[in-house]
Parts: sequence; C-alpha cells; structure tokens
Amino acid sequence: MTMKKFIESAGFGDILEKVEAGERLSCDDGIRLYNSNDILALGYMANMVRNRLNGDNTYFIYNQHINYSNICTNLCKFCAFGKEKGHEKAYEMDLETVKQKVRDRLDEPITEIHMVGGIHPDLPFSYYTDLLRGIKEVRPDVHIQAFTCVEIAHLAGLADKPVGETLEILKEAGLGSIPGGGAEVFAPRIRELTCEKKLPGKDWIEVAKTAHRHGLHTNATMLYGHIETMAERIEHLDALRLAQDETKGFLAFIPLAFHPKNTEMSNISRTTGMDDLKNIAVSRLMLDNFPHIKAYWVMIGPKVAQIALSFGADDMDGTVKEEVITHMAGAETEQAIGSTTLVKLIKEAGRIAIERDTLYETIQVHE
Ligand code: V47
Repeated sequence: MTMKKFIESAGFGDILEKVEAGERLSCDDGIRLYNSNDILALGYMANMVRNRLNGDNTYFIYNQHINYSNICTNLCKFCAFGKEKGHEKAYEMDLETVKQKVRDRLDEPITEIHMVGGIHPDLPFSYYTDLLRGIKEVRPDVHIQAFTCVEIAHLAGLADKPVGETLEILKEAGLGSIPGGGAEVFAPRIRELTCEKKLPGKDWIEVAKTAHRHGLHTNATMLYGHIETMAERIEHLDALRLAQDETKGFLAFIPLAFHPKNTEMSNISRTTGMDDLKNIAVSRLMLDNFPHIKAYWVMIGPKVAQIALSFGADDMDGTVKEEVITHMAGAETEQAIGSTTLVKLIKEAGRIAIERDTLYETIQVHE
C-alpha cells in the first residue's frame, strides 16, 4: 500500500490534501487528528511539514537553567515546584548566588541562560533587573531568555508600568527573549480547575504579542495530559496560531507532558509515548506559522524525543543542567545531557545536528 493509500484508509485523505497544498487545517481537522491512534499517518503528515520548513536540520542549544526562586503565590495544582513563602522547601537566591552559578560554568560554551521562577509575593522590581544586569556582568555575551509571560505581567505590576514599558526596561537590563512557560491550557475551564490565580490565557497571549511588538521573541508551551479535552488542546493551538498571524514573534512551540508526582493532581497517571508523539505531530500540523517544534527531552525522555524528530519536531532544546520544575514533579530523566549525546541522538535519527543560538542562528553544524 502506498503512504497516500494508507493515510486515506486512516480517514485522513482530505487532511493530506490540505497538508500537501500547504493549506491551513481547521480546528475540526485538529480534533480528528487527536482522536486518531493512527500515529504513523499523523507522523507522516507532520514530517512532511517539518521537512518543508526545516529539511533535516535539527537544532539544540548549549544552555543553563537557573530557577532563581520557587516561592509562588499562584500555587497551581499541577505544579510541584512552586511553594508558599515559609514552606520548608521554599527558596530564593540572592544576586550573588545567581552570579556564582553563572561563574561556575564560565568554562563551558553556554550561549543561553534560561531563567524562570514563581510569582514571588515581595521581591521588588529592582531584584529582577539586578539579576539580568548581574548575569550580563559575569557573562556579557550570553543570551538571557527569562521570565514567562506570567512573570512579565507580575513585573509590570511591580514596576507600576504598562507591559510594553516594563519590557523596554527589562531589555535595557539584559533580557534577550521570553520562554514559553505559564501558558498551560488557555481554556478558562482548565485555568479555573487547575490554576485559578494564574494570569488568564487571553492575557498571556496579550503579553506575548506585546513582547513581539517590542522586538522580543517568545516561545509558547501547552501543558497536556491532565484534565484537558482534545477540543481544549486545539482551542489553545488555534489561539497561538492566530496570535502568530498577527505578530510573527513566536520562535518555537513546546508541548509539555504533565508530570503528576508531588502535585495536587497526583491521582492522574503520566502521559504515554502515544500521547507525547501525538502532541508533537498535531502541533506541527496545526501551527503552520511556527518555525520550530521542540521535543523537550527532559519531559518526554531522550528516546521519545529522538523519535519525535520523525513526527514533526526539529529541535531538542538543550544541555539544560539543573532542571528543577519537572524533576520536582517526578521526572526520571537526567538533569542534564551532554552535547555529544544530543548530537548522537539527532544523527542516529538520520538528521543534521545543528548547535544553534537562542534565535536559531547556526553556531556549529555537526557533520
Ligand atoms: O510554566 C509546571 C510547566 C513550565 C509541571 O520556552 C509542568 O523553550 C510538567 O515552560 N509537569 C516551565 N510541566 C517549563 C517551560 C519550558 C521548558 C523548556 C523550554 C522552554 C522554552 C520552556 O513547566 C511551566 C509549566 O507550564 N510545569 N509543572 C508538571 N508537574
């Protein structure tokens, strides 16, 4: 049977035609894809889009994660990281500790520092600008990708300024771009049930679009595998697609697999390989205007992330080191991965391994 026949027999002949013609899929198409278990049909179509956009290029970055504090007033039910002030596991780093973390790794070819924290009840705005400036003092050339859209909205509140002006101040202090966290699932039903205090989904999108208008690129995520419906996943992807039509500032989409351990939702079981691959494939097919789909090995494991490279993903994120958020929620992956391992995973998937910087400029092609 030819692949076309195979896809037709899976009931997706009409979707294949759209994919081949580069036409946008509808939300109904997306729901049908999510409801299918024909993972090879999904993967084949997603891989077509991936190859069209990125060829065999598969990216990774040499990065360092710093979670400056886990003290948080939102206390989302799916999160094992955030803690109330005074909790025995709550922590906050002073500027010197953060600088030392950067100093400790000056001998490594790190190009990006990824820094997020909780919504802290009383750190002043100056703490955040000092963090950015302090990191740049120690490592002037590093790109700082920091503070989710949720944190940015909080910082604007602290600065008592509109989001746009706040972003200009943060940029001045050294902010290079914004990571994709805090998006969770935009649907108000999900936010009400899992993270009622968090910035609403529509406001998350507004912050992202404002960042784009101020010349800052951002990423986007979706936390899947808990209580969300397929329609809510698609609603989330569609909202991102519409925002990207307007501003074109999103770089990558990263589906985040829910890890239940030590959370208030620990009754839910971990995602399966099928759902992990479906989220990669469906997001690649729906987000036709996103340049990159990331298979975040920390959450789905290096082996599934490697296979995801044939199901729509073209990026494996990075070396990471000291990942805390997923590990507090029971991740069994390593807390760091060597660049040689990433290169091996990519090459054995038959792709070209490219070390990139945050903005996807090539640093080194690993032939
Ligand atoms: O915002 C919280 C999620 C996010 C859990 O932009 C959880 O390139 C799974 O956004 N199980 C932080 N996920 C991580 C993140 C990220 C990671 C890597 C790269 C990029 C990027 C962004 O993790 C949070 C939240 O959505 N999260 N708790 C959990 N139990």
